[in-house]
Amino acid sequence: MSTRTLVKNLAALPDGPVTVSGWVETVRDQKKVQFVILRDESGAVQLVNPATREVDPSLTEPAEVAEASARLATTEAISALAHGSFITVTGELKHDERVKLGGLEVKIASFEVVTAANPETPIAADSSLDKRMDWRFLDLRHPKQALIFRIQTTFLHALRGVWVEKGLIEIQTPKLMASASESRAELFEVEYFEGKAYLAQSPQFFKQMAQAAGFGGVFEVGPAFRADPSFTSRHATEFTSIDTEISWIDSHEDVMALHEELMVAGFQAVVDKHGAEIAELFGIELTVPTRPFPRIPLAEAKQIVADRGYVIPRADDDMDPEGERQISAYVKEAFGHDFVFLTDYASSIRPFYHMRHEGDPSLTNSYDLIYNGVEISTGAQREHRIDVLIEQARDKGMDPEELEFYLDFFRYGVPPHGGFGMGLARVLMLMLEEHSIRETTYLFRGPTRLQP
Ligand code: AMO
Repeated sequence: MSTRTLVKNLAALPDGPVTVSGWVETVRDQKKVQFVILRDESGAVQLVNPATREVDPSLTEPAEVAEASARLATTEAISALAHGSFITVTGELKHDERVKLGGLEVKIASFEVVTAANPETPIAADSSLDKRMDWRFLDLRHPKQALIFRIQTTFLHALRGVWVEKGLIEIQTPKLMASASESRAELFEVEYFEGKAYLAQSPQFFKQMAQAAGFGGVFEVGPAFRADPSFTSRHATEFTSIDTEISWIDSHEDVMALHEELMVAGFQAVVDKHGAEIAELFGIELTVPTRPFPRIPLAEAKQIVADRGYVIPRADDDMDPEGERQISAYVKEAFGHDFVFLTDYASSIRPFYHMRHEGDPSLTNSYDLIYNGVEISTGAQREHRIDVLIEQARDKGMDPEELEFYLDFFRYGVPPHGGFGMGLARVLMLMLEEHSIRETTYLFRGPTRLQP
């Protein structure tokens, strides 16, 4: 193991010898003194080296000459350091209030270039998003980019805390499937030996299977694939889906209650752990949403949006992106809230497995969660009565025979259940007011992006 000290831990150490490792951010090469800003995964520190530009010709003692030569070599090596090189430095830590960066510096005694960087850095702060994505590993070195994934870690950890505390079981469902799980339209087909397989669009069927298996409640954070050819800021061909499914619900209200609880826990953890950094690097005062989140039936939401002067182009259709922005703006004004559940979607625009209203089969026990103008989630109570389920599948033009494996879950006793799926990158994009999920996805996948 390396004996290096993380930069963030230097502040707590007394003056004295330390070893630090990291990437060279800048070199300020003055005649008499050199300053290097070194960054590791925890922070940045100033290194200082009194420059030796030549070996004093009057020195005669071999030891003195050797020492001066070594200092000259160090000075020249620092002058030659390329931005981004990874170095290990041993030196003397000194606390000094005058140093702007953290009130301390390390005076270099010796250093080693572990891996030198190419002198030309391929991206700069003003490079296009596409270029930055080509050089994602360099892009991610910026503390702001890395913070996104620290936040993601904290958010998911908090969600897991809620799930685990409630006794839910974590599952990993297969991503190779024999049939579509959402719609035939956005399905990736792959060769599978002599036949074909499809990439899972959602763990939908398998998380429901867990209810038939008697697991009571499950969760999964895993990849989902959609052959969606669009180039919007919110669509990827592969994304991380946060899924949960619970048994013994009375309606989709129970799913929404769990959803709220998860969001509040996730945001609370992020605010507690990263609130100050988010304010500093993103300029955002993140707050924890209050419960309950406002709920508006979709039909009413459309009317509100129409009253604000925006008519959604097709009358029987879903909310479109502008409609989502408008309803969020309304909710912000009327309730001061960033989240809104749009409920009671029409059966015509929902999948066959959503339970329909008891007295009005044109509506479903379902919802979308909209956050700051963008849909982040879809949830519903599922239809668990086999005859109704088959009827609804037929109603959607599906062949129940192709769904046999799924329909079997409902033939041997299954409790009422429901759940939701939520796009992780969308939550982070909206939380941090980023403009695209490309910024909040570790490695984005889109129609023209398969590398890196
Ligand atoms: P849905 O298809 O609405 O529902 O997806 C749920 C959530 O997943 C995210 N999402 C996407 N994110 C990035 N790129 C995409 N192409 C993409 N497609 C979807 C969104 C969306 O709200 N099985 C249901 C969920 C359920 O009922 O449990 C489903 O997949 O944030």
